Amino acid sequence: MHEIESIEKFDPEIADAIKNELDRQKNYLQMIASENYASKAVLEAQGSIMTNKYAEGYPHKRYYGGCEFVDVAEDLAIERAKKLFGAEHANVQPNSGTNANFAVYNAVLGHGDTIMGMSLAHGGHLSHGAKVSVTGKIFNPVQYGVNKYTEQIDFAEISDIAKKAKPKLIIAGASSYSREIDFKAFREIADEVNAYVMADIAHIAGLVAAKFHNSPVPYADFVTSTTQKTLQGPRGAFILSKEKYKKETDKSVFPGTQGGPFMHVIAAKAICFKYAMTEEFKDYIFNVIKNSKRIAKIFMDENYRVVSGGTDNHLCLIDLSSHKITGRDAEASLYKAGIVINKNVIPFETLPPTIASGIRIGTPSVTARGMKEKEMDRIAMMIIDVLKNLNNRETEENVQKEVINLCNEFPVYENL
Ligand code: DSN
Repeated sequence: MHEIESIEKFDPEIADAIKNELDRQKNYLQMIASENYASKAVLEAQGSIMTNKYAEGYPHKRYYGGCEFVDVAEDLAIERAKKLFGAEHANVQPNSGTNANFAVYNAVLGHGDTIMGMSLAHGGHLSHGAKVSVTGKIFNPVQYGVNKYTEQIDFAEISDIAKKAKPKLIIAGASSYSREIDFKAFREIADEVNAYVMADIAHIAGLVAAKFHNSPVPYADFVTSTTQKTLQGPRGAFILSKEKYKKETDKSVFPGTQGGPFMHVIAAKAICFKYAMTEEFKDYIFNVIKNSKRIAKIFMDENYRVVSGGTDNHLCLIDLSSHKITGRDAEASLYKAGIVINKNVIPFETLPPTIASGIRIGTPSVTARGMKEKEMDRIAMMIIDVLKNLNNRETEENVQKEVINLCNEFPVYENL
């Protein structure tokens, strides 16, 4: 049983919220591409007494006494991250992907310096220089997109933009891009304009770790990632860098942009890196990709346009515009049927992001439940049934019954 007896006694409202969220995670098909199920070991570390410890500084050089045991956890997390990704240096303290990205910018850039990243509208991330993010306010953001015809990254266009804008740092990475990213090509362009390369692999870190996606480590000066997505770890982040940037990176995380590190989360990150080195994890990622390709194929067979014509990773983006459905309406009706996806803008979007023409579908969570291609066929057909009968209560209820059956066949968190 998940240990919430004390919460139940002291704060029943929060206990109810936790229990309801657990039921939701068990009984819905979680297909948000950035989500996953953390293992029980990861959950235990995050709920552990390491949360009590202040440990500003780094292992064996802290500003507080009594850090010998949290030092063990952070040393292990650092060594495992380095080994897993073949990196020269790892900083495991960033609390989130945005914090990790900002710490890298802060390490090597000054106010007003030009950064070049993928636009949010084409699959990038807020922290890659979007106007609404602090990264788009204190730096000078220049954005690249995907090619209009292939809907894939266009290196000729990136090279042209880079030559004109002369960015000091180029960001390679995305949050709703379904194709393999050629990190070597980014390095070559950056070398032409003397820019740093930062690869943000938050979405694909598990694929990189399991060697089903090329690694940016040999090419990028900095690699950032979260741990809660395809890596199946705790909610947190880390930075990998070349040894020559160790000092700037560490200073920029602490004291530059964060205070006391979350030692309970760092312990959980160490567990997640250990798990990502196993054959079981490799097999899991193999199936995440296989399942994602299967979903994309079914949608294309059923005459839905998949952005870029398919997927190489854990997600696919479906353009609903020719079916006269918005992403917002699809998200709402699918949720009522027990399937959780998110509305998503598509490249060259004509609708506001709160409405959006597309939906993003990810396979990390359903694959973590043990589902394979056979189940992806069932899921894709359920989604299509809802899309064809949008807001039809009877369809939503019928699909929800099938979702519950599928969830019962592939249970998750059985002992929580
Ligand atoms: N917002 C996350 C996602 O869903 O992709 C990335 O930070």
